[in-house]
Amino acid sequence: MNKLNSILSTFLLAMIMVSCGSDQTGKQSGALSGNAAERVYVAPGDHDEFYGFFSGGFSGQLSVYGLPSGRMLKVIPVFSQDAEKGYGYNEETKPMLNTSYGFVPWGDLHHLDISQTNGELDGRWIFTHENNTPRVARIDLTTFETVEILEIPNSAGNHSFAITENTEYLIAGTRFSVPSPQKDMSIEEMKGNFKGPLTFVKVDQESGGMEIAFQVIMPGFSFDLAHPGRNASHGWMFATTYNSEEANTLMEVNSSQNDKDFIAAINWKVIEEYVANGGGTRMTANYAHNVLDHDTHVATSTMKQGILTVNPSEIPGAVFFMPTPKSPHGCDVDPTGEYIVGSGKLAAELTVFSYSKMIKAIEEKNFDGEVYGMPILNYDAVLGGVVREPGLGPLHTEFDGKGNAYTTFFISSEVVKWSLSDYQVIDRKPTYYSVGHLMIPGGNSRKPFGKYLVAMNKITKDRYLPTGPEMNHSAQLYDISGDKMELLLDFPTIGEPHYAAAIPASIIKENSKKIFRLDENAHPHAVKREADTRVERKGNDVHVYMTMVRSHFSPDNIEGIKVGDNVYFHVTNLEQDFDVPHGFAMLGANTAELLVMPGGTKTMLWQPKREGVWPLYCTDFCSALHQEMQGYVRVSPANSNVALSWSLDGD
Ligand code: K7E
Ligand code: CUA
Repeated sequence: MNKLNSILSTFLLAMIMVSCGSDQTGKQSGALSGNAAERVYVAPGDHDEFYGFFSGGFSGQLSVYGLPSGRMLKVIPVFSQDAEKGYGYNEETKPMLNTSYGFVPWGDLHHLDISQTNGELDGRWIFTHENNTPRVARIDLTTFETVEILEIPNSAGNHSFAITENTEYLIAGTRFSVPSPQKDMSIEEMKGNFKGPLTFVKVDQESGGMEIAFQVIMPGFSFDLAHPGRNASHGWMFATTYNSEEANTLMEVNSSQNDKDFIAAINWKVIEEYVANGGGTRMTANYAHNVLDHDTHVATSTMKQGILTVNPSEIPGAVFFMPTPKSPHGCDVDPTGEYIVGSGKLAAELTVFSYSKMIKAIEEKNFDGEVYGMPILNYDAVLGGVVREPGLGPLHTEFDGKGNAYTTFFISSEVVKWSLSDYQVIDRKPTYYSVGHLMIPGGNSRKPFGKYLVAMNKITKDRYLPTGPEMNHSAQLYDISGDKMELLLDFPTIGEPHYAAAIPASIIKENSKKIFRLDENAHPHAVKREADTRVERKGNDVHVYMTMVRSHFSPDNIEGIKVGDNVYFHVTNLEQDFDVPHGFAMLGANTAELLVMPGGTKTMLWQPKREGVWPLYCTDFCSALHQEMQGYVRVSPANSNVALSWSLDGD
């Protein structure tokens, strides 16, 4: 305890020293800086080589950057409402944010993965997850839109997240163990009674659709990160655990008591077979499954009931624990699938396990006790090697596909390159400051594109012009094509760039949609020509079937609306040209604008509160006469008998 506390304080001290800033700020000058500038310079009109997708952390969104330029291309709203795009505000996408707790307007997006086929990035979808209200999501990379969100029941702080190498499964692991199923109980009785479920979500290979296959009810540890096996180790999932102490208070001390926590090795193929043979228990659960329909572009939220749970201690061969020093954080599998890197965040060394040794130890039953009925593998038997004195506070590792690994060190603020063949450190470069994850395009697959590395830093301090008490987090781009890493660029990011994934632009840019075809628009309230635009009243509900085209709305004058009505503007953008969205805003509406893509339809609910004549207008500068793109709605008293009428140019 005392020894541990002194180790902890040393680390804390080191951390404080780092955050107070060193004077070596990595600023480059002279010939080198000119050279670095050239390597990130993408001339006006030219395109970047990679798409980089960055988690927005507590922004709940995902942002898209071009690499190497660091230019921001787009923000894709996922778990948080986004007033810019109307996501989570318009009637079509509100259901995307529905949960068993009702409408949740915000989420905490942590990790993401691009879908894979045979262990290589295929560029079809991005899968991601949320740490607060446990959910996973799918983003379609033809439209760059969130198309599906699935709530994970019976879980908390869904945090470890990964996809298998053919995108068969997503794994969503709990960060906070909780009673399973949830119930009212004393927190002090946590130990042995709380659980840490790992949820396996099956992905449909054609549609990408997600459904919960089974939930593995693990002991009440915290699960931080997970990565899948690949090649020979395909069929396994590796997940770090900390708090194997099962502490429930003063976690910074109490969950750091054990010299070793674990990496759990989960053989999902064995569990899959067990389930296929009728194994498992159904548990009551109530969770939302939200899907954006491909043809109508309208989301529906369905409440699902019940999940299949399995108790891994009853399934021989399903789960083994590899002792991993000092509260492991990252757990990364190299492109060959042989090396599993465990980063004990309080450890002085990096632990690398060998998959083939693990299999041998399992066959020889080389066990060292058990955890709740599941075997602990002998540490020395599964150890591949150790990287000695690599740095302080190791977190995450990625790979370049050339036999090298790159690990981030939070406390010593650096990226360290080391060799998988002899565990020797090759190079180290500072980060500014306190790096969390790093990302190499494809660095979490069988086929990395080992040209760049991006470090995602938790603390920015003096890297940019000050912007009040908070600075945007910083990403840093390194060239890793040579023996030594070279820092090329800093760029600010949105929210917390918790993790990222990048892919050669050539894999997805040709598939990126330019428009939605109007003749394929199956939205139930779409109107496809001005002649069909109209206003219909059903009691207090008024439906306005409206179109937009450069540079007017049809209709643009509406009368006969009354105070207390629910006015639904169903607005269709008739344009069939790339990059010509129109916007729609209504004075006094308690919601965001609509931003309607060419060929699409979106709906705003407006509840007029006062009599008068109220303007509506286009928010997105669409033509030289954008400013003229507007209309009026006359609102009369609730008991008025002004007839419902609508017109464009008096017709
Ligand atoms: Cu990605 Cu622990 Cu959230 Cu590391 S995990 S920074
Ligand atoms: Cu349409 Cu501006």
